[in-house]
Amino acid sequence: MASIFLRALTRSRDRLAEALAGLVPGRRADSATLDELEAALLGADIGPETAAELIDVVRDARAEDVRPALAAEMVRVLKSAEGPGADAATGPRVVLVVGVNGSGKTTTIAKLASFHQSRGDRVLIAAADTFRAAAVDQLRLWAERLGVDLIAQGSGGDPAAVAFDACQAAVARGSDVVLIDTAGRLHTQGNLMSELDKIRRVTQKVVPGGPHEVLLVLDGTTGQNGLRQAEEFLQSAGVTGLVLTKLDGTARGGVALTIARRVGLPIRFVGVGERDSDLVEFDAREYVEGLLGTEAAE
Ligand SMILES: Nc1nc2c(ncn2[C@@H]2O[C@H](COP(=O)(O)OP(=O)(O)OP(=O)(O)O)[C@@H](O)[C@H]2O)c(=O)[nH]1
Ligand SMILES: [Mg+2]
Repeated sequence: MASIFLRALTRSRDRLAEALAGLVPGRRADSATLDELEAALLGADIGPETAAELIDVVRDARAEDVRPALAAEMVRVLKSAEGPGADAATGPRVVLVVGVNGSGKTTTIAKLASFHQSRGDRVLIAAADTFRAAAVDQLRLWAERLGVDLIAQGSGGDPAAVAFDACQAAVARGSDVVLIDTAGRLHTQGNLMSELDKIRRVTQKVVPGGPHEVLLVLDGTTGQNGLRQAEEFLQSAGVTGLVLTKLDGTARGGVALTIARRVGLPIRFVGVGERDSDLVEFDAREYVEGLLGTEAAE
C-alpha cells in the first residue's frame, strides 16, 4: 500500500516534480530552475528560511544529483529534531496534550487512546478541558466508543484537579498510559499557560517524572500561520513533541520541515482524518518520499 504521505502530499510532489523537470542532465541547475524550485518549496508550505537553505544545498549540484541531495537534506533536517520521549520509570506514562483551539487535541486523544489500546496498553483519559461543557461530552463519547477509562468532573471545574484525580486513578487501577486533554482557549492566553503549568505540577506530585510527554497539536492546514499561533505553547508549555493534524485536508504539508528546523522538536504523529484510526507515526523518510517521490530518497 502506498504510504499515507505519498497520498497526502500529492499536490506538493507534483509541483516539485514540475520544477525539477526543468533540470538539464549533465548540467548544473540554472537560476531560473532554482527559482522555480524555491517557489515550489514555498508552495508546499515549507517556510522561507528552510526553503532558502534547501536551495543552497543544491545550488552547485549537477542536475541528476539535485533530487537526491534535496531528499537527503530534508531527511537530515527532520532526523535532527528526532529524539526518544521520556519513559515512565514506574507507574503510568502521562501524556499532556496542548494546542490552540480547534487544532485537533480531543480527536488526537481518541486516536492516541486507540493506538495504545492496539498495543495492549491500558489507557485512561482525563477530561481537563473544563472550559466548555461540550468538551467533556465529546471526550466521554470517545471513551465509551473505545472502551477506555475516563476521569471527568462537571464543566467549570478545576482542570488541575481533574488531572490530579486522573493520575491517582491511573496509579490505583494500574493504567499504562494517561492522556490529558486540555482547553485550547481561556479568557487570556496567560491564564491558559499558567493553567497548563498547574496541571504539570499536580501530575508530578502523583506520578514522579510526569508528564513524560507534552504533545503540541498543530493544525496542518494552517501551516506557517498555525506555527506562529502555537509559539507561546512552545515557549512556556514544556512541549516535547508535536502532532501534525489534518494532513488529509491540506494539499501542501511541507510545514513539518519548518517545524523540525525552527522548533527543533520531533513530530511524533500525523493525523489524517477524523476517525480514531486516522493516526500514523511520523516517519521522516516516508514523508520525504511523499514530497519528492519514491526514487528520490533511496
Ligand atoms: N480532516 C481531519 N479533521 C480532523 C483531524 N483531527 C481533528 N479533526 C477535526 O477538527 C475539528 C476539531 O477537532 P478537536 O479534536 O475537537 O479539536 P480541539 O483542539 O480539541 O478543539 P478545542 O477543544 O475546541 O480547542 C473536529 O471537527 C475534528 O473532527 C484530522 O487529522 N483530519
Ligand atoms: Mg478539545
